[in-house]
Amino acid sequence: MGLFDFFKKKETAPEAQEALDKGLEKTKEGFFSKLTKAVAGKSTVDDDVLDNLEEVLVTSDVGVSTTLKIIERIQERVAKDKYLSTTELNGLLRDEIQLLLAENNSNDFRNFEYGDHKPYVIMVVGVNGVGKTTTIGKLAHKLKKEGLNVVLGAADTFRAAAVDQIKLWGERVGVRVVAQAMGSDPASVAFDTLQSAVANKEDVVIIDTAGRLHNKVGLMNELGKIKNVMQKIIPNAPHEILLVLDGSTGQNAFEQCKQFTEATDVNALAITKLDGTAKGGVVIGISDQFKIPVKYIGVGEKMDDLQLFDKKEFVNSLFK
Ligand SMILES: Nc1nc2c(ncn2[C@@H]2O[C@H](COP(=O)(O)OP(=O)(O)O)[C@@H](O)[C@H]2O)c(=O)[nH]1
Ligand SMILES: [Mg+2]
Repeated sequence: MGLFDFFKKKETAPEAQEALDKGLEKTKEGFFSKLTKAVAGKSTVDDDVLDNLEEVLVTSDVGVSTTLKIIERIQERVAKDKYLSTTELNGLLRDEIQLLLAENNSNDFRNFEYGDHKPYVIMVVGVNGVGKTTTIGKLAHKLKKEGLNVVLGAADTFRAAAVDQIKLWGERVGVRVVAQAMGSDPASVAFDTLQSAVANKEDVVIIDTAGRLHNKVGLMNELGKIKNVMQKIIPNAPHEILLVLDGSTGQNAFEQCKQFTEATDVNALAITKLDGTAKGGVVIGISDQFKIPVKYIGVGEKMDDLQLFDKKEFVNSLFK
């Protein structure tokens, strides 16, 4: 049992479900209006319906391979049960989608598994503009509310504004930020952050990074260097490599996920900007294809607009 497991409380406050419903509104609207058209005038699921369904899923950014998987499973059902009605299709789709989503075992913002060591170290990666710094600020806010001491490391030293931005989040949320001047070595910032977190006995360290996607080797080297330096202080750090993907970019998010998982050991995903996009289907495809749990989803720009991903709630919200 991890140090932070002593009280497990699940964040299923009605406000959270409401925020999720609202965040997924556009995806849902798009998906259902297309789905309604796909089955229009049909009482049973036939080849036409399946073709239309395939198109609905692909155009909802679920991704081709995951779509084919879903279609195949529904075809199997149709083969067994020749008169599968189109009204039954919704329930079936819902079950299949839920099965495809990787389980997020974190049902609590403070549910960290890091053995006996403090602090728990999260390294946040992802390309520029996806919402890394914002997600870090929101996460720090959630963790602080849970009573944890959080420190942020401003290791995106590439742009001047980046350091200021994370400092601003630190002030807003009330957590410490370790920073150096713009252009300084990101690994050195990460080192300082961990060192001071250990000295101050802080609970969680979150390291921001620059997210330059030069090429695979360059990315591997850059992230590898930050990791190596952290391991001089905490041998199994980072405990979590959180890849942030912008859900509104649809297929680009798949491509980024591929590149980052090839370059480093990503073990958690955050999908942001699900509010205001109809491309929420990416959550389904990415979760299925990369088998990495979606841990957090971003449903807005404000401090409270971060949610723990819960596949059941997600599917419920999608089919509500
Ligand atoms: N609507 C919306 N905007 C977001 C969300 N997350 C981040 N953003 C916005 O996306 C932009 C880029 O975010 P930032 O954190 O600077 O990205 P970074 O470059 O990866 O650190 C900012 O304008 C954020 O306010 C989200 O969940 N929803
Ligand atoms: Mg940033």
